[in-house]
Order: sequence, then structure tokens, then C-alpha cells
Amino acid sequence: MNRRAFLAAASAGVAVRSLGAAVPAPFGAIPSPRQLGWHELETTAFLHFTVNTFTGKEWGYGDEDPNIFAPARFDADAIVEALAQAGMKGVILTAKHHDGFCLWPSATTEHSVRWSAWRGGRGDVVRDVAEAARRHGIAFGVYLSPWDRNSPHYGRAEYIDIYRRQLTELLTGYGPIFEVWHDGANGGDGFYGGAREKRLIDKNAYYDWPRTWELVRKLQPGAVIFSDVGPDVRWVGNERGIAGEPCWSTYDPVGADGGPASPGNVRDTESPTGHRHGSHWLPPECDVSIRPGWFWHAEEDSRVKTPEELIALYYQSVGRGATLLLNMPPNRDGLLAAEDIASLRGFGAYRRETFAADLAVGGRAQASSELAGCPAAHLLDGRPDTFWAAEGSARAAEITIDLPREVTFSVIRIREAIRFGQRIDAIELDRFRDGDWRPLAAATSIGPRRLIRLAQPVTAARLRLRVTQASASPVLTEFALFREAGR
Ligand code: FUL
Repeated sequence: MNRRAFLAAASAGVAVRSLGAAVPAPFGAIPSPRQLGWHELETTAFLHFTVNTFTGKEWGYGDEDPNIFAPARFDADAIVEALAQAGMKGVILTAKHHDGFCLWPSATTEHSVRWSAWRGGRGDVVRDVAEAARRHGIAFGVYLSPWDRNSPHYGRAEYIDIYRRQLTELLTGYGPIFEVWHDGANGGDGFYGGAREKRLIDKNAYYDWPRTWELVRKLQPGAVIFSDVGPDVRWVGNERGIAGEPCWSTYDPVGADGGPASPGNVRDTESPTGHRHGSHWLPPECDVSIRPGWFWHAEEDSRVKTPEELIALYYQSVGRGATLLLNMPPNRDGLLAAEDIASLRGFGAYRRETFAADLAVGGRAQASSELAGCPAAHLLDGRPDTFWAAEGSARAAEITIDLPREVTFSVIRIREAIRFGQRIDAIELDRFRDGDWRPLAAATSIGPRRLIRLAQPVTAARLRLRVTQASASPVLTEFALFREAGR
């Protein structure tokens, strides 16, 4: 097939052959390679750490004495090791929060570790965390608050240049960065070099975000950019760690007033679900703290989320196709508190044990519709690169699964091959029991991942997956079953 015929067939929604194998025509917005890599991370950690850890505040005013930052036992390796052992695949550090205090020796300001007595002014939290992440094999990302309550220049054009210089320092001095986090909280009261006043900015115009994002692309082409509006990853619209139901990876952000959107100006009621048939692949990230606040406070040591709470959040975020960004704030020693480590360990152990063995692998699958070369057997082969596809005209399909033996499970994991877009609108699952099919579960959006956690474990030898509604021919890469640890 020549290129023109290929494109014509593809745009008509017809499956085309490339290099001898049939492939489904992509549908709607599709993820970029950097987004595909990011989806695989599933769970990542946030480290909120700065002068606030020592002042007890959540938002520093920007007038802190740099000497207050004195984490005497700071040990990035111990922190990152705990994250990695619990299955966190990346860590994002607040290199600068709203107070403007830089955790690296930035040349742009005197509000930084370089001007603190901590480690004789030679400490660099960014370097230590970046290196620890590399040692423990997890990805490293940076949060750089656009709002800076310390800078005398905040609110003026000069500050945008400073912000970009800070980004440049972070994106050129610390190796590969997997995610750049732009917070939407912007403008208000602050120290601003002693002015102590309120400075409001035009959220759409002030930062000239497209140019800043170009800079990120140039310096770290592999990094995803997070904000309320992407361009790669969207805020989920709440800080509770919960994605929408349904949850679409596609989205067209709209400003709070219905006009153009930008970080800090988005109609966030639509962020949890996204938009079915949105024109951008812009999947959600669920940021949530293991504690009530984002920064460590002694009085919250008794209010750390339990492993059970973290597990529930996992199903409500990762289980709906989002990524979980769990905040683990270091304390004044510069370590994770024992309570936080204990919960994180419990959460990690649950996931390790639960997802160790896919009980459906080795089963047999038969589909009502199959594109040549894309058999239903691919759903059960435990491989992420193979997929089942229905014929191009199918908008529903049925797959009967004979498990390798009778198995007891409580979690079902289903994935679409999202490189072909988000195609499925709804599924139902039945179990064969006492000579008949009986309903077991149902779900709407699938996307990169759908986890269905049953109220209690069930036993079955035969299952039937029905794609009841699809906007393009269904393409799935996995159907997996797990028995939860401790149930
Ligand atoms: C918010 C900030 O204002 C909080 O302090 C925190 O950093 C959270 C992740 O984002 O917008």
C-alpha cells in the first residue's frame, strides 16, 4: 500500500497492514512516546521540603532567614531507598516552593541553600535527591513554583527571565528529568524583597507559558510537563488523590470563566473525568499527601494515612488510568518520619504481593471478532507489546476466557493498547457458574489501565469479557487476574 492509500484508509478508520501485520487505525488523540513512558510509572512520590518544614507553615511568605533550613541528618539516599522499595518509580522534589527558597545553589537569588549555614552553604538538596534517584533506579523530576513570594521582581517582566534561568539550571545540571511540575497557585501577598504587598498577575498572559514549555522541550525532550492544562499531564482537579469515574485520558482544558485556560485558570470540575473525544491526549495525575498538609508538621505525625487508605487511593487513581503522585514530606531531621515509612512499606508490600502473579496467564481466549494477526490469545500472554484487536468495523465484542484452572481472584486488570487511542466506552464481565453466565463486574473508561477491585474474592474457571460500547474497534493488550494480599 502506498502512503496516500495508507493515510486514506487510516483516516477512514479502516485497519491497515504495515510490514505484513495488521494494525488498527489510530482513533482520536493518541499519546506521545514521552507520555507512553510516563503512563508506565503508575506510582511516583512527591517530596515537599523547604523552609516551611522548619517554620511550620504550608505557604512560606518569602522572608525566611535561610539559616532556618537546617536538616542536620538529611539523607537523600535513605529517603529515596524507602520510596524505591515501596515501588515508587519516580520522585519529584519541590526545588522551589512559593516562598522562593531554592534547594539548590541557584545563581539567581540569595534565598537559597547557598546562603544558609547548612553544610557550610555547600549543600544541594536537588543534587542529592537526583543522585539518589539514579542510584536506586527511579526517575527524577522537579517542581518549580511559578509564584515566588521572595523575589522583588515577581509580577514584572524580569521575573519571567529569572524563572526561566532557574528552570535552565535545574534542567541542565542534574541529569535526565522525567517530569517538570508547574503549580497553578499563583500571585497574592508576599515579601517581594521587602515590599510586603499583594501582587496579582494575569494568569493567561504573565508567564508566557508556551515559550517556557519550548525551553523545557529543548533542554529535556523526554520530560513530561505537568500543569492544570498540561501540555503532557493534567492536574486531576483535586488534592485527594482521586481520579474521575469515568476517567478519560483525552481533554480540552477550558478557563474558569469559559475562556482560554492556563495554569491556575482552569474549570477544574471537568479535570477529574477529562473529555470523551477531547482533542488532546492529556491524562491526569493524582497528587495527594500522605499527611493532611504538604509539608511535615510534628502535630500531624498521628494523622498519617494508613496502608489501607493508600491502597484505596491506588484503586481510585492508578486503577482508573491516572498516575498517583504521593507526597512523602521529609521532617526537620531531613528524613522521612517513621510513621510515613511504616505506611509506605505496607502499601508497597500489598502491591508487590498482590500483583506478583497474573492468574489468567496461560488461559485460552476466543473473541467474537478478530483482526488478522491480533488474536485474543494476546490478552493472556503476559506481554505488554502484543494486543487483541477486533475487526475495524466492530463497535462491540465478546471474549470468552477459559482459565488455566479454577482460580480465586479479587482484582481484574484490563488495559487498552493506548498507542491506538482510547477506544472503549464500556465493558461488562460475566462469570460462568452453575451452567450459566452471571454478571460479575462492569466498568466504563479503560485507557492505559482499569483495575476492578471486587468486594470479595471469587472463584471461576470461565469468564466472559464483553465490550458493550466502543467508539472505534476495541484493541486491548491485557486481561489479568490477581488475588489480593491478605484477602
Ligand atoms: C498546591 C500548592 O499551593 C501546595 O502548597 C502544594 O505544593 C500542592 C502540590 O500544590 O497548589
